[in-house]
Amino acid sequence: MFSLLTLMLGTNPAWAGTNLVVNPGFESADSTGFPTCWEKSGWGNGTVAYSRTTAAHSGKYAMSVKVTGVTTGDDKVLMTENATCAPAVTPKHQYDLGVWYTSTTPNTVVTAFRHDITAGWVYWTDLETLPPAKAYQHTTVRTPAIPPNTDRITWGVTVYGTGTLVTDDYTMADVTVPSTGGGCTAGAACTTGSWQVLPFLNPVRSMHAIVLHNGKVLLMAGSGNDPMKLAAGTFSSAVYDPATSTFTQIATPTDMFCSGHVQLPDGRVLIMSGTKSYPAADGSHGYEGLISSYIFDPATQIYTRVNDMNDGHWYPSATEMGDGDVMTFGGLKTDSSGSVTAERFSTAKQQWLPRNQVNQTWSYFGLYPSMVLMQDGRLFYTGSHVFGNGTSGTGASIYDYNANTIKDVPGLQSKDTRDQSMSVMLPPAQDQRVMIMGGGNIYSNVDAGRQTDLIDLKAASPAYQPGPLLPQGTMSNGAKETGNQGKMYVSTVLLPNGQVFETGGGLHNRQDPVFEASMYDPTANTFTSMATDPIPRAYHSASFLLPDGRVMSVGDNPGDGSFNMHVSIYTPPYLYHGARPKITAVANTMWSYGSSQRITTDSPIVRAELIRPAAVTHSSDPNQRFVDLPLTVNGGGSVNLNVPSNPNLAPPGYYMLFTVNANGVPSVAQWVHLM
Ligand SMILES: [Cu+2]
Repeated sequence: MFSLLTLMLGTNPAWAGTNLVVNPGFESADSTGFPTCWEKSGWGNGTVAYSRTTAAHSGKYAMSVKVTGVTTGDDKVLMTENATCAPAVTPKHQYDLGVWYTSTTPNTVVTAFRHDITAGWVYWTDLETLPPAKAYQHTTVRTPAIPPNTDRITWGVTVYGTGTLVTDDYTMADVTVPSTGGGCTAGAACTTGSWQVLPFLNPVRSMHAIVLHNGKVLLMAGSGNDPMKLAAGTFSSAVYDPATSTFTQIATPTDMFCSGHVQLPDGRVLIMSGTKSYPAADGSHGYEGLISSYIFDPATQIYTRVNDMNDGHWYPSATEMGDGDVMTFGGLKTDSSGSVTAERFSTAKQQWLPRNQVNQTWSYFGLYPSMVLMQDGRLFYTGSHVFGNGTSGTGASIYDYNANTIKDVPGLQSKDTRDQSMSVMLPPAQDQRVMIMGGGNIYSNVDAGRQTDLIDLKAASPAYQPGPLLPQGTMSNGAKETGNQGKMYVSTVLLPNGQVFETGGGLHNRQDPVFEASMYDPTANTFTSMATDPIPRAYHSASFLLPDGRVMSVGDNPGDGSFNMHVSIYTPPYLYHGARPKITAVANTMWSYGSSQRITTDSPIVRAELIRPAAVTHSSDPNQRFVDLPLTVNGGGSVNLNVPSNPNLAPPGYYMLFTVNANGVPSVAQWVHLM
């Protein structure tokens, strides 16, 4: 039966045997009149009518999906999820998915599911929003590389609003561009990259690093962990320009040491709290947090004060929400006690809201709690924090602002030694997977650990699962780490090739730096050792991606009170593997959600993505994310990039747009403004 069907369709002259879709034009049907090798799929409260219509693009039939009254859920027709009908695919290959359609609703998206050889059929990804069209329109979108353990995919067009979608003449073709390897001749750097220590010193103690949308980097010290500077009212910050290797010192109005920071939708930087006072010599009080807040404008390089928060928050979190507001939790108040106030900065009002206008669970999340925005608008508290034990319960949780609830998330290993760990949403954000790495405990002073944990936030009941162990590094005396020894204050950097670079860290708080760096591959779930930064990078260090695809590392503040002013630059292996693709034009740099954006490149690319610029301190950058942009390849170097319609996947603001070729070599980034 299978071979007969294949043979029959293989004779269809329209596709010349290259089309992997069975019954692509709905021409054959079963005894009930429903097209063979297609199935209905949907959920929620909509009313849906499926019909085989004669309003065809070609042949006799097309498929109509008419949806009414949907407020939750969606409906679609899909290639049937079985071995006869669902197209077979090869891991790492890419496919162009094409369809002709008419539509009366903007609420449609091309959706793909994959067949995992162990887990069975699972949702994979959304690829492209289809604009409404009265007359037949054709669209093509390229899949990301097929994940490992996938033998088939199925796909269709999802309707999640009221309207009628008619589709016909589906196509699917393998368009994999083989890697040539790029012909690397750089020796070890071909596989492990290389480090350069810049021949000049950082003028400020950079424990805070924020990449600005002009490609420069705001480095903030405030008092720089020097009580004398706070007493003297001498605060510092600087803007570093990687293009000219120059620093500009910036007038700094208050002690932004131990503040929080995040880029607002307009690209300015919101800074909250900082150090009101260091611990008193007589022990009468500990660190105290400022209630003040400022906005730094990259255009003027001036800090402007905004209204105060409700509490001080020394070591706060700062997460941008899908609507552009910022939520802040945790840290120490003006009286040195922990703040249980949730703070919300309204982007519309350009001010922090009064406490009674913000939902409150009165929960204490600790210092620099890592709160990651989920695609449904909730926040995932990853369990990463600074100074002390994990929160009571499982140490990780999901916070729902609208419902005003917190729910424990199980599975985090060693929750009380995740002090000074790092968490990161893995590439791509569409996969909704988070990894937590390393950590220790400042009170018990145990050796920092090697454990990692992974969570899939798309799951119905997300739970951490153990990940691979961090590779072990070398101590200052040349000894290799042993047993369970790992790192705290590890830095993670999302790279444009979809890998995660982890670097730096120490075995104990403010002592025993560990020289180790590796590349985590989210697809293979493996760490591969890389060249190591010759400069120790532990407490009060930061590493972040530059728009040119290199990584910059600053800081280190050991227990003797000194601060390392050397700057290191890491050149990843991908920059040794041949010519870089170049983005020669971006038709429009103001991007809206669900749009298709045309760019031109000078050579073929296989991937494009948005990477949010870093705003990192104390191994904490919960806004860090990498958002895949499925491609529609037009030919002649012209490519359309399909922007997700969900702002929770890519909160509003400036992003670095990278393109990547078949050798995994990224372009230099172009800045785009997603609103
Ligand atoms: Cu600190």
